[in-house]
Amino acid sequence: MKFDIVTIFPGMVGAGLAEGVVGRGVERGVLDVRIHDLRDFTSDRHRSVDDVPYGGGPGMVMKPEPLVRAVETIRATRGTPDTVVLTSPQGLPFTQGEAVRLSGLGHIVLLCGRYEGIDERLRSLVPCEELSIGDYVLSGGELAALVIVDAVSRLVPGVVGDSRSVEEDSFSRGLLDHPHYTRPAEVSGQKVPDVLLSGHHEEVRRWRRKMAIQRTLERRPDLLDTVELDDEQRALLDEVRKEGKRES
Ligand code: 4GT
Repeated sequence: MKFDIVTIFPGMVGAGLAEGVVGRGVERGVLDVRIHDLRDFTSDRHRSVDDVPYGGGPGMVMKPEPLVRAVETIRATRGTPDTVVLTSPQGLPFTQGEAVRLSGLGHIVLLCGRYEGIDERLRSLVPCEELSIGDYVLSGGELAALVIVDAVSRLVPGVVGDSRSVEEDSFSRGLLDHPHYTRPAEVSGQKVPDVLLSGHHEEVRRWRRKMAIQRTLERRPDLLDTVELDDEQRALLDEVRKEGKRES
């Protein structure tokens, strides 16, 4: 899987991708990630990537031409991408479902905005999809691009060592994750739940499924409106709801 990331802070993006799951994917040759310095695609001697906003107001706006030249150069040297992603707070929500969709593609270009945003005309000059990683404002699109590359990369076969950890992931099942414990069996008087030490695989499996349902009900009940539950999960949800009523 190929990623090309265009940014005015190549060092920041490179540092964010060098270690961990993505870094290993690159080392293993499963991921091919290139970072492009937007200033290499400027045409004036100051290497300007921004200018004052038409209509006035504070801050600066990113010029469209360097971004267009960057994408044209990537197309010529790396091939036509399957999609160009512009990260911005105005984009469609980036969800686990979107990560799954993007992980099925072979080549993604990501453009990182800075300042007050990018000249609106870029969106027609370079057909792109606009994605937001959440309802908050960042000082640049770099962290959003890193979030997307990370979430997509770990779904690419061969990037995460044990594919079971990807399948069992919280959001891939549409629910929050169950709690996790490791040694020691007791810390400051706090014990690991007995069932996890019991060696009863079936009981452990059922306990984890129940905890996932309970946590989702307590912390993110909105997820239960859309998730498809199987028979066992619906029974566990009833059980958890009844237990909750008794406590309140
Ligand atoms: C938030 C997000 C994002 C920003 C997000 C243009 C100038 C956008 C700064 C940039 N903030 N980018 N992608 N929620 N800020 O995804």
